[in-house]
Amino acid sequence: MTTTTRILGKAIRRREDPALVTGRGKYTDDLRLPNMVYAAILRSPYAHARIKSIDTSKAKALDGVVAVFTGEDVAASGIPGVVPVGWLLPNLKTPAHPILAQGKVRHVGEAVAVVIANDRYTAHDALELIEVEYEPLPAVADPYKAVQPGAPAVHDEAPDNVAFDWEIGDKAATDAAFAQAAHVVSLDLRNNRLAPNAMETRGALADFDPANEKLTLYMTSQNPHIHRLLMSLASLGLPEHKIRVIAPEVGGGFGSKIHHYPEEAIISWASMQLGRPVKWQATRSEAFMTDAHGRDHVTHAELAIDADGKVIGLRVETYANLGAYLSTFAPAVPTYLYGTLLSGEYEIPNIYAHVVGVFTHTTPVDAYRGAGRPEATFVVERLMALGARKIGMDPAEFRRRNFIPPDKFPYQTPVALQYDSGNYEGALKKALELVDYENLRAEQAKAREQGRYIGIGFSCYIEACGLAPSAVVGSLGAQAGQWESAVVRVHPTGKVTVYSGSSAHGQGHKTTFAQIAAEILGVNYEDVEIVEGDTDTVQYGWGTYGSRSAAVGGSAIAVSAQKVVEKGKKIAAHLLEAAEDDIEFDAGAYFVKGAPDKSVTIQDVALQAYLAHNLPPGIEPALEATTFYDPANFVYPFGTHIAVVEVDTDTGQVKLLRYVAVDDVGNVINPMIVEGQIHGGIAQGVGQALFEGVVYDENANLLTGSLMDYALPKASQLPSYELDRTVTPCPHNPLGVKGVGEAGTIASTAAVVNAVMDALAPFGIEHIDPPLTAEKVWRAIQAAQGNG
Ligand code: MCN
Repeated sequence: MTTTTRILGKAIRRREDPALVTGRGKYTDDLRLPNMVYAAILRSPYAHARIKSIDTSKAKALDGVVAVFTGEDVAASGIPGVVPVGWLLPNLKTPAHPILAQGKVRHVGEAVAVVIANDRYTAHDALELIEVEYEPLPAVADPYKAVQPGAPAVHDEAPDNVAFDWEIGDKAATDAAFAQAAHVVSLDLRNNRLAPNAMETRGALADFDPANEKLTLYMTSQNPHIHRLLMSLASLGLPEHKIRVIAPEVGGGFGSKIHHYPEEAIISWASMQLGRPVKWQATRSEAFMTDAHGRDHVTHAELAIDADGKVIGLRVETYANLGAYLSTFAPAVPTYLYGTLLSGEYEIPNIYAHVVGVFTHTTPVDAYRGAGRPEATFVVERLMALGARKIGMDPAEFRRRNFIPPDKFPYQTPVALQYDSGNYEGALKKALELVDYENLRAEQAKAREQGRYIGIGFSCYIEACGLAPSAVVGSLGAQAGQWESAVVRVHPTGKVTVYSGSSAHGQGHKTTFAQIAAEILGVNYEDVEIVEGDTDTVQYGWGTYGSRSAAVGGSAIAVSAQKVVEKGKKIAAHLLEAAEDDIEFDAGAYFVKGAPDKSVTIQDVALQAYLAHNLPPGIEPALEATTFYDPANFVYPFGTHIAVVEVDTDTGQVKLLRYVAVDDVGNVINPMIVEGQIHGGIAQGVGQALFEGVVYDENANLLTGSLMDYALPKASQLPSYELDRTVTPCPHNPLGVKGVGEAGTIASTAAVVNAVMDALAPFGIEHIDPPLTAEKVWRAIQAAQGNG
């Protein structure tokens, strides 16, 4: 790789932001097409009910209503009409998920009918005129209760509500390790269910052109090509080349806009029926009911420790709530993105995990920032905190003693993954220095003497991201490739357009990807444009999730740019009448070795490549290159996060005093963007630890269906983060980068909960399930004092 250091690694400001902060960003809901009509969706008020009849006549008669459709209409139209699952496991139950309910509803918010009207208000008014006769049926929301005998079944195909039963690791060896252990700690926990809450709710604008039989679908997508593929294969039955999916500004996703939902198919199908553009934008309440939720595990976990304080075994049983239907990648989240991460940063010789994926009458659960890896980190890091407490060792020292040492990489865990590189002690050491650990412990002791309860919590996390390589994820069940594509096109004037199969929705690719291309091509950063998010413009690509875009998409750009440089070298050699081997390339210019005044710029070369009057034999005109990059492994960022909290034991209120994070994401393309990603990630993980939680009642009614009931963290509740990093480059991609998009979220929940438990240690409190609301903490203190 050419090594000029001009722009790669620089903290330049995001080029995306001027448009966004001046209101010039174009979101799906900003788009208006001629003859456009608006959709509103009638949703089930019941978690489980038989639909006895639907009468749409009054709604249809309302002035301004164009059409009303139900599941029967979809079935009668002859399209497949289902939402597919994109990940298969052995013996996975895959009950059909119709785009509009047929016969039964299985969660509050399931789509039952759609109204199309001349304006949005009329469409919503008409919903109230649809008469649906439901026969309510018993429902279950809790994954553990759902697998008990007699629980109401969500699907006939899975009478016990078990979608899959999966295990990883060596059970017998792990049981044997526990039998020999000097100490065993065990933990029952509930990883709270989260609602994703992207800034822009999901939306779709479908424009079917009957003359060309082509559908153009603008939608809030993290991966337009995946959406096109699934729409073609399973929902609409339209040929793939007759569908164009465009992701305008997406307004955040955090995983929730990866999946194929019923709504984009309903809206597209409605446009096909009417031959008119149809737009739908979810209300915030619809978002709470229908955006795929995250987490929701019920887990029993145990750690076996020998007499020297070495961890010798880890055993986990998890009931993972999948909701009423399998969302696109739902089966992967509590299995391959969870069970395989249970080694954490530690050399644990024996690990066994058993995961039961459970249907319940709730919103489907799928990837939410971190997806599986925060759940794994939470289990491992809570156990490490409890283990240290049990054996009376400092929690930092207990972790240090059990880290995989730097000379053991690549490290093969007992749960399938091979970590590529790491220096866990380096990150811990830096974090301890940053937080001034010894003094902090002294302050904590002093505060306790004064009746103040300060706690210090650690999270030493590892994640597998940069989702790829295709062969591996395919062998595990993905119905998707996991490479990424890039076309680097140098125009005759030397300006550059890069087409990337990644699809940003807040991550700043237009900035960082331009930095990569500009660096390697040696052109001005301003001369590089990045294009993503349109299936008719951009070659096939798998999109943005699993913190894969820098490691996989960025690498594809790097390889394509390098191919351009190499082609340019042949042309330059010809122009300079020198041998190709004698040509050197640096900072955008080709030189003859030893004769630095004999040079041509890459812009000169580009023009000649297009004019094509004077090209060396065998060289095609034009200057561009395409790469489909499929890496050798995942990437493995890691780090140490330390939270410092104070608990008001009179009220149960938790205050986050300090937050220190030392992350290692390999080489950094743009430090400012990396810090921004970590900031946002930490806020989301703190949200899970202290504030957020989706709550259903006994009948699976959603109680937290608005921002009045579901508490997102506010800036005023968060401290200024203290960030630093170590750099352990990824050994197997050309940029040496690891992902950063989820790191903060993966680490922070465990750090904060560990800190609160540390603060409450004098009360003998070992665990409280997040969110650690004042009420829960207060009750736990009361119970510990015998007042419960
Ligand atoms: N980057 C870098 N140096 C590195 C690694 C990354 O400069 N060593 C830059 C990248 O070039 C990119 C950004 O950091 O601009 C994030 O890169 P990466 O970690 O590859 O993650 P992705 O771009 O694939 O984004 C996905 C990730 C995920 S999985 C979730 S969830 C998430 C996240 O990104 N959702 C987000 N960050 C988000 N940020 C915003 N604003 N909105 C969301 O919905």
